[in-house]
Amino acid sequence: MNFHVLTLFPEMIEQGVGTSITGRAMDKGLISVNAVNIRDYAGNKHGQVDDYPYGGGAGMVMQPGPVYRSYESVVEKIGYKPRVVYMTPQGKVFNQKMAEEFAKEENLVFLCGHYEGIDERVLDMIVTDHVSIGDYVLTGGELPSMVMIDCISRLVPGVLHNDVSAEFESFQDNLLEYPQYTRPAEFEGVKVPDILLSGDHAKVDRWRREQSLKRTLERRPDLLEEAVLQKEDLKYLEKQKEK
Ligand code: 6GU
Repeated sequence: MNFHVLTLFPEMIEQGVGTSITGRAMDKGLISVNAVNIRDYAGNKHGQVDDYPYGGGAGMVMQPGPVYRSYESVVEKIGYKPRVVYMTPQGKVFNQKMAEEFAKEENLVFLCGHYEGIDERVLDMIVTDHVSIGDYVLTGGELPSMVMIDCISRLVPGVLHNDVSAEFESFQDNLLEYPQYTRPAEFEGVKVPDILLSGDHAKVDRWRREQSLKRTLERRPDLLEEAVLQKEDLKYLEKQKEK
């Protein structure tokens, strides 16, 4: 899968995605990251890409020309008009389901704004999706695009070790993950739950399922509304709610 990021800070993207699991995925050729410097398309020798807002007001607005030309460089490279995600707090809030949808694309373009935003005309021309990563305001779209690239990359086959499609984990069945333990069996006087040392896989599985349910009920009860639950799950949850 190929990610193209239109940005004024390409080194931020290269450094961020080039590290850890996504960096290894790049080395393996499973994903690629093409950070396009919008300033390279300024079209003037000063490299200016922003200007005062028409109508007045605070801050600067990114001009349409450089953004459009940087987008065109991607279209030329791949030979078709790709999906273009504009990172904005005004967008639809990103979630795992959206990540699964975006993971189907062979090429995906992220447009990162800065200052007070980007001239609306070029957004109308090229943007297919407006996406936010949550209800708070950041200084630019670079971190949000890296969040999305990280999340989408781990859905690309081969990026994670485990072949048991690691797609979900925290959102398997819309439930939170159960707690994990490793050696030592006792730490500062606190023991690992006995059942995990029992060797009874059926019991371990049931215990983990119940821990997931309990955790989700306590921490993210909103997720349970969309969860796929078995009869025993519902029974367990009823019992928990009585406590
Ligand atoms: Cl996508 N961009 C900015 N600037 N701030 C945000 C965001 C995006 N998502 C949440 N806050």
